[in-house]
Amino acid sequence: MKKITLLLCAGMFSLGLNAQEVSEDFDAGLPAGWMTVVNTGTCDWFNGADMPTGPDFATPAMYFDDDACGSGADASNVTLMSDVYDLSATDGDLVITYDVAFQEVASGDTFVTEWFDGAAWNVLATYDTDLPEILSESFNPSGITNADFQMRWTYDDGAGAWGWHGAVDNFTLDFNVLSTDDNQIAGFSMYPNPANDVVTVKAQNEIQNVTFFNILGQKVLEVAPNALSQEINVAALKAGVYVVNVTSDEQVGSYRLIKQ
Ligand SMILES: [Ca+2]
Ligand SMILES: [Ca+2]
Repeated sequence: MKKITLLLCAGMFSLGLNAQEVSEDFDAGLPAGWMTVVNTGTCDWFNGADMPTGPDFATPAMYFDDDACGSGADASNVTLMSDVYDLSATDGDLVITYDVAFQEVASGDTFVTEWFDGAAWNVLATYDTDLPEILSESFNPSGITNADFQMRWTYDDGAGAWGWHGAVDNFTLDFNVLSTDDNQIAGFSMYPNPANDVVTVKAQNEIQNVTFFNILGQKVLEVAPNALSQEINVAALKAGVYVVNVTSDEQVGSYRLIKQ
């Protein structure tokens, strides 16, 4: 009983959250890791604050200027791609914000915001009518903890209409990174990580106890190897991030395991 209480305390300790923010203001142009893609047509994105019509930005934004692309130009479908952000070690409480301008003129123009979940793109917002003001958007989609998180904004001129523009500024991602204690057990290793069905723990000295906690701090698995190494079946654990508390030779260490 005493032992379990201690381990639970260690578990709660190791589940510290460090708030982190990614922030891009585009004032110096396209940030490192970002790119523009011309899917269709010949016109690309610009960087600047002066929009072709409607409200201007206070500072430079990334914008697609369909007006400058010209009357009778080829159809335009263009994407602004963010950098890739590894959110695998976060608690899934993600806040996405950005400022957006959209002026269509011609019906059929759209400006779509999407995020990547590691396998597919998901629509976060669609703009298909003029925005009278620059909007400050904020979204809090739940449970996003993928290693390949990415954002994109796509302007489509509706098969060749002569529209105005779509623009993005002041992009931020706020998330909480799970931190673990840095007390390391001598010679400890845990592999593979990420793990699918079986994870192996190994240390220089005998491992007495291995306990798995989910991000809510709930104990989900406990094993007592009493050996230098042990294969542990984790097939029953849901995909996600776990804190693994290990006791070996009177030392306690906390480690992070990603279950796929
Ligand atoms: Ca800016
Ligand atoms: Ca056009």
